[in-house]
Amino acid sequence: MKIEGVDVIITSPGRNFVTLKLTTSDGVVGLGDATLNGRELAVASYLRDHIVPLLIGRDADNIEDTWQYLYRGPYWRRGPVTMAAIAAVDMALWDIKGKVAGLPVYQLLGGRSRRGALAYGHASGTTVDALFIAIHNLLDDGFKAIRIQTGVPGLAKVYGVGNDQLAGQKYDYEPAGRTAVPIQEDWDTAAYLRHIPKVFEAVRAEFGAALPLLHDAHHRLTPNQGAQLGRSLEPFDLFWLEDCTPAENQEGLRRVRSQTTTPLAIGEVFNSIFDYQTLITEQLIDYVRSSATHAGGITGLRKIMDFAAIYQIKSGIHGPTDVSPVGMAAALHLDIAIHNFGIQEFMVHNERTLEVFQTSYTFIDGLLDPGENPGLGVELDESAAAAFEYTPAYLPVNRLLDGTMHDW
Ligand code: CS2
Ligand code: MG
Repeated sequence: MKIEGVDVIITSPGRNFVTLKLTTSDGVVGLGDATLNGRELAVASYLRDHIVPLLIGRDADNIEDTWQYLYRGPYWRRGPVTMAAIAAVDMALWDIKGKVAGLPVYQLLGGRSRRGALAYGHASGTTVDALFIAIHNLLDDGFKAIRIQTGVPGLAKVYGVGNDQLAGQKYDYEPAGRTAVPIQEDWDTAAYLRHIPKVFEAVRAEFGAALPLLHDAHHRLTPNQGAQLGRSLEPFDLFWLEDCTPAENQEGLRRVRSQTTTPLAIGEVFNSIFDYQTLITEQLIDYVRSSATHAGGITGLRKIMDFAAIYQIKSGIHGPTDVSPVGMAAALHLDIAIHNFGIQEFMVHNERTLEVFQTSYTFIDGLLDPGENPGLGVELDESAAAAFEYTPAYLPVNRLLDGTMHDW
């Protein structure tokens, strides 16, 4: 079975998505997610200009060999653009293999290890009162684990905090502004470190001890500040503290780890197993945050998770709305199959996105499930996709109050 057709489809039903569509000589279609938020066209070009010619006429059956060919072949290894492109090819090949076998992809990965994948949703509020409303809304929707972000006194706008909701309203935060250049937000680490423990204290007092709570620090702290935050949150028993430092300096996590027992999650900006080498072998984290979309697909993420399993480190696969429904489905097949599953992030896509991508995964009583359709279980409506043209959109940039560019 040869690969005969390769199409790169860009659509923007609220957010930009890049999808790779492979068609085999037998007419089987596979889909892969190649979306790299804010740099979408770079991956589209990498696919169109450098990968399409390599795929035409290639055997569709040999997924590992194709992965290695695209990883080792170009000489230039790793990097978010390359790994998102490889991810898309990999997912599409798993989709094809599942459809040919008549089996959902999780069956090809070894079958079911659990009834469903525990999901966490996002709650945010500019104030603690607004946050409480958002948490109630998520609990009403069935979520059993919740990420909490809030405004910080003195800061006009904080990343990850959407418009305050009314009771019954859905979370509809759109982190990437559809503007030609990124908008700018300001940041004050000391004010943040003073404020966040009070927020968690209030949430625990209102919602009790058992609700799993998560928090994302978006890479903004030094190792010592990360240690301080982890310690100050220990009384509130977090499920995890995410991205406390910009972890490309993996050794920096030694300081955090040695100072706090708050569980640590890292890796949404990582794209290869080597980005985790120190973090995993020294057991400096508890959860791997990579998505299949940004870490070389199902094959790439599976390698990371098997490595992590040796050290009792679990998955916490990245699932924001800039991972397309195809990327989300790929994550869910892994979640169900691997033994060292931890939790799955689930930001619900808007209705237009779900018209373009018809999904078969379900969210019932706090648990996600990839469904039983053969392959990944997502179909792309190409005419619906064509109606939404690419629109430049960027995440904000982050500056300290004196104007210095800051990590996030
Ligand atoms: C966030 C994301 O989901 C998360 O944990 O960090 O919103 C992230 O900022 C975006 O996916 C970046 O593209
Ligand atoms: Mg994050």
